[in-house]
Amino acid sequence: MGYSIAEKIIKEHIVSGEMIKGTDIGLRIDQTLTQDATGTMAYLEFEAMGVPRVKTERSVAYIDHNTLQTGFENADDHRFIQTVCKKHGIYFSRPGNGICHQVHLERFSKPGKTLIGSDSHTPTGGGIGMLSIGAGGLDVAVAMGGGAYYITMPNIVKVELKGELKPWVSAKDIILKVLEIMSVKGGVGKIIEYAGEGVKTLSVPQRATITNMGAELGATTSIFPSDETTREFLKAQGREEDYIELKADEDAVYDEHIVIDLDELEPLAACPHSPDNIKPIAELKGQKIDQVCIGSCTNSSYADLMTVAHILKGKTVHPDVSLSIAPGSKQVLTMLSENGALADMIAAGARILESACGPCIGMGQSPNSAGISLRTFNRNFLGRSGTKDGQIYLVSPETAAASALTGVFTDPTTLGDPYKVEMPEQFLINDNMIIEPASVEEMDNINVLRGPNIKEFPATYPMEDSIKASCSLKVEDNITTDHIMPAGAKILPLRSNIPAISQHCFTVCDTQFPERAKTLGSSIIVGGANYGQGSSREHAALAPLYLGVKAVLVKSFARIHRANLINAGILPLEFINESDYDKISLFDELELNDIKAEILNGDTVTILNKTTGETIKAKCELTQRQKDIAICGGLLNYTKMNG
Ligand code: MIC
Ligand code: SF4
Repeated sequence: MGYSIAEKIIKEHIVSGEMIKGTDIGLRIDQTLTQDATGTMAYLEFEAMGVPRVKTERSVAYIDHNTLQTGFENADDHRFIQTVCKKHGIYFSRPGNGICHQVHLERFSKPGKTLIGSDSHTPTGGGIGMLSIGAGGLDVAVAMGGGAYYITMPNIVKVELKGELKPWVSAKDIILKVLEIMSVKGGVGKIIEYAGEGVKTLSVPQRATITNMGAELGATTSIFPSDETTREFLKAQGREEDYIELKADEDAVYDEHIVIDLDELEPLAACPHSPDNIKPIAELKGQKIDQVCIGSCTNSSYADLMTVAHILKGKTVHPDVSLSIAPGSKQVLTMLSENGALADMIAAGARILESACGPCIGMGQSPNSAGISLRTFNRNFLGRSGTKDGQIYLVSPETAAASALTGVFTDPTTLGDPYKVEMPEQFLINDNMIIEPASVEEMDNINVLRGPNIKEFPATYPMEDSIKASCSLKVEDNITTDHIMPAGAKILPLRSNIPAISQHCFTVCDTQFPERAKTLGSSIIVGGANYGQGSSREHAALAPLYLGVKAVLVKSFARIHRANLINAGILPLEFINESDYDKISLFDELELNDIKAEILNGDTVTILNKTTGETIKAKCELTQRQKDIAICGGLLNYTKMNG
């Protein structure tokens, strides 16, 4: 039996377990990346492990999220990360150099290697044939220290692309189609592998748009073959030596098979407030819009922005529309400025933002009240834009630019003559915003600089024999990490300060939650299906930990968040009988007697609802390693104890 691409890379990197679907495997990690909003915690955790220098082939820290500096906090965090990197062998990408995933794709990604990143869109690297997985900061810290990264061996889904995209239809429309087919929970426990003759019609950045947004499927990762197009891209980045060919064996076996006919695709939009709420632009055509934002790690490549510049050239943005554009990297921005495309955008009335996440994470550009905003981003969760009643639609750069000019949803296929950007033979390479770490001889002389807002990782304690706790919150299906631990310009500067940030935990759903949880002392959160979808932010586990949450009992979990809960020492429990969800109300007193013994001996735990007198059974399916982590009170304690 032959292997798929993902299986080939896993086979090369497996250090524990076997490639049996559904079982736990440990992978050797070649590269790591962090960004600043998750990075401070990851480096505090790395420091706590006491490893002097990273053991990976390449670790890079990016500053791209918290670039709005309205107080000292973000600047202090940048300085902390810069000095910690210098000391411990990590490359540092300065603010202004670009969004982590875009820069990593350009400068560091390698086909056939493994990458984990403390950001859920790390799978962007799948566009170049790298097995790239989003993880919590603590998992990244462990990998930097040379430890393995553990996942459940996923099912592999083959998405076969047939034919070729019509003019003005975009890679974004392909992934929106996949989201329509699979939904935001359809990828959980799966790797999405792209194949078929349509693959060779897509450039590496187009492939990266697709693998980037595979995060929205809940997938472990997504991956493309590495072929001549990949070689060309690497060559143009001055890195041809990093190329290897990677393709699936003819007789590779897949668990699911989806076929998408590219010729039949039309421009699509993900409508408020979920990336899988898909409608054709043709259906929305003519509706008035207020804002257009172009950029983010999904759609800010050179080719994307050249297309946007072409559409805007010689025209003017509609008077009722605010158009902002954030090029994904310094490389992209410099190239646009040198070839005149930037001038075309500015002349048309675009507001040019720095190369960073910006509006995608609510760092500025919040739309007007109830404003309709078209964005080339990957997430449109409620409130994420910073405007609670903002109506965010996720679209392609082509749709975004065409609509910015007309002031209404506009189908870009009406734009006339096709336009195809030629990929440059040579990208402009200037890595002067990437700072190398100190040498082994010099590293001991580096002082790590900390600001007053940087607080230690919250204390965790070994598991007790029994848990007595009340229900402090009951929430619905599809709760995102943006509900649990909101982001945005006001809250993000608190990412290094768990006591302070926890005051905002779940306030999108219930402003009283932090106070209530603290008053209750120990508590349990009850939720629905796909709990914790979205970001990799471990703050969505660390803030509840700080507020005394001992367990989260839900219908089902999103992968990264579940791992973060375990790493934080919070028990992830799933209803065996989904209808038992109705048997718990806010403030009910719950008892998990002999929980430690139940966890050690099996997969089921018993919850006594003291308020109603009913007993509920829940699954707690943990591998032996995860059980040990839970018993120790989290991964940090476990790592310290196990060296
Ligand atoms: C996001 O897109 O939600 C973020 C902000 O990049 C997060 C990371 C974070 O919360 O810091 C992610 O995707 O993991
Ligand atoms: Fe940044 Fe947005 Fe990408 Fe997250 S999704 S890494 S916030 S650009």
